[in-house]
Amino acid sequence: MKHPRYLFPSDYMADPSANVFNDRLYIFPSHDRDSGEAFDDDGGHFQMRDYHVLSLTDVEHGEVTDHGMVLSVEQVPWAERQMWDNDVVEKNGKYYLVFSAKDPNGVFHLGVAVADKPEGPFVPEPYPIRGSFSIDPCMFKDDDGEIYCYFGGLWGGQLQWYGLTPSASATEEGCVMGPAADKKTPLYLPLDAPAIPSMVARMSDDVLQFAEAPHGVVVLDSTGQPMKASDPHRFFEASWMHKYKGKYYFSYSTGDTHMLCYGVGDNPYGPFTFQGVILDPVVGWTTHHSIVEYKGEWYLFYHDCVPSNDTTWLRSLKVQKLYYNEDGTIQKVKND
Ligand code: FUB
Repeated sequence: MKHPRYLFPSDYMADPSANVFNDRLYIFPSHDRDSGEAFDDDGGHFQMRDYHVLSLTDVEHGEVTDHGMVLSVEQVPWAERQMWDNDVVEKNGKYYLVFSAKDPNGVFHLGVAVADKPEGPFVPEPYPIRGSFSIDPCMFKDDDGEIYCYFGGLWGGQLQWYGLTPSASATEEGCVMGPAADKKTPLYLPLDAPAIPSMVARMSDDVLQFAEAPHGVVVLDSTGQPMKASDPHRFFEASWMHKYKGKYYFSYSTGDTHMLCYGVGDNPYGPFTFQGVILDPVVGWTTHHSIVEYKGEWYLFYHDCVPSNDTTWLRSLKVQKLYYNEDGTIQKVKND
């Protein structure tokens, strides 16, 4: 596989969460559509209303099966719009789809919908996960069976609304992190302030709630300090967790600087020591991705906007192989 493969040219899909269930590779993407809403930096143009499930058994050449619509915003009592990223985890033969959407007040939360099969259909819970906020859930099941939810995204993803006070004296030395909770005041952080982290929470035994208050996922820079808000490699959105040779690999999009980066740690909570860039910018919004092993090979799933359209924000799914070096670092991928 020398070049990336466009997986599903017949429709716009993004934010692919790839998981292996019952020897089949399933992809749980967002379903992009052009609603006519104007493009803005907070993703107001991403007015997705439903989810489809895709699957395949040969990543390089096999046919991609579209299992059809498995959940729509009309079915979810608490959600009003913008069904963004989702991911699925299995426990005791049940499949839990965790997704992000806005409530009628325009606030993002995470919700759960349950199915007997990975291809759905999924039945939503009546309320969002208690205490959940922001976007981009990644569901990670560790070898001991514990399930963790990584989540969060800046700017339109609203992560900056929680646990942070906008600096009273915004100066030219500060980084703009997006609007604060009043949705108007810009949130500034001093250049040397720690970056706003992704969040992680262990899930309850029934996989319907957080079992604990979410923790910040700290990425350490080359000096061993928490990465700074001004670092172009700092977390922005699209968390993903995978394990390789006993180590925990936390990967994420740097958002406005458009890189896909990763750090490595010794447990699901981190800290994770920054290792490098996996993928340079794609066209369109950020490097949302997933990393999965299937039939002895490692793959990177992501999205891009070329060559399938000329809007520069309707996205299409891509995949290519991922290789590790002897020391466990990931070889940078070329998107051509
Ligand atoms: O698909 C909507 C948003 O765009 C996602 O939540 C972000 O990660 C970005 O890909």
